[in-house]
Amino acid sequence: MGDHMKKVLLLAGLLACAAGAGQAQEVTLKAVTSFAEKTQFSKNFERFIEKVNADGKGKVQINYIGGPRAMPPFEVGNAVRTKVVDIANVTGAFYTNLMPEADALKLISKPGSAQRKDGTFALIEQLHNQKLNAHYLARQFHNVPFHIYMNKKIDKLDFTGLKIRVTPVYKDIVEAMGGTTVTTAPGEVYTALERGVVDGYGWRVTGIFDLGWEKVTKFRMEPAFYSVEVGVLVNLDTWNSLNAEQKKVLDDAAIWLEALESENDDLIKSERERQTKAGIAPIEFSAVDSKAFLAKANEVGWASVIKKAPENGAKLRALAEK
Ligand code: 173
Repeated sequence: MGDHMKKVLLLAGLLACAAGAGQAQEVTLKAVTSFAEKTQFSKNFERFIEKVNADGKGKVQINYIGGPRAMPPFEVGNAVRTKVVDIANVTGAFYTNLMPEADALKLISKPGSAQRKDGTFALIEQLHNQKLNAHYLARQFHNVPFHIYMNKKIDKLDFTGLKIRVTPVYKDIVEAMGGTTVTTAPGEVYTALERGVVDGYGWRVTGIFDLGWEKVTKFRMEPAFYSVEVGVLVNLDTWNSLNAEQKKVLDDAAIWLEALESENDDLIKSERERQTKAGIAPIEFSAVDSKAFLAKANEVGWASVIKKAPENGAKLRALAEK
């Protein structure tokens, strides 16, 4: 072989290596959401994916396989743990079977930015590492509360005789008020209401229009309570396999995602007005009773977490109240 030919082969080899390295640089992560696609609690995650796919060209991309049609909501946490998916939009309430402490996330109402500074995120991260083999990338909706929606009017804070659809978020408080609970994924709420299987349900102040629930809802009980938590979780092996540049794309997008929290106040206001127009009337109690309800919700929420996870539960409570 002549020198020229050797050089050509060498160059071709180098180019092939460079191309190979280039390809290895871009990874594609598989994503799911535990809420219906394009609805309130998936929307911002979908915007996050668009941002990552724009900013992460040649580095990291996200392949969005969708919501509950692709995977049942209560299985999403385990799918992250076992790396069936790499990244997910999911609330802690949906994986308390794997991590009882996840039930405490609704009781922590500080923004993600504050939780990063005061040690809360560090503990939440550690728990997700240990129990879910996951990295906790972002916290959404800290400033969106929950309500109990009803189809029967009640005139005192007593749910005796009422059957309420719950998830772990509302189970303890509904039972403490004397109600009976039925746990279902969001996808089953409409039918349960339509058939009169339940007299009410827990849900956030926003989002009931996404699934047509206004058609089967008469009242919204005040006051609002707790704090919605929807996290972005990344399988820990996936996370550890990323290089610094790839992690930066995701970290920056996570901070951007958390900044979207500023949109929530207006959204809450407009959804409350929309509920009124749709004929959903508030059920209101005196200031004293409302305060007692909130105190009870907080107390039973923490008691339940601490019972299941005494040490971590107490630590989380101390951080939440700091
Ligand atoms: O009501 C629910 O399905 C639920 O528990 C929840 C929690 C956080 C965000 C969205 C839904």
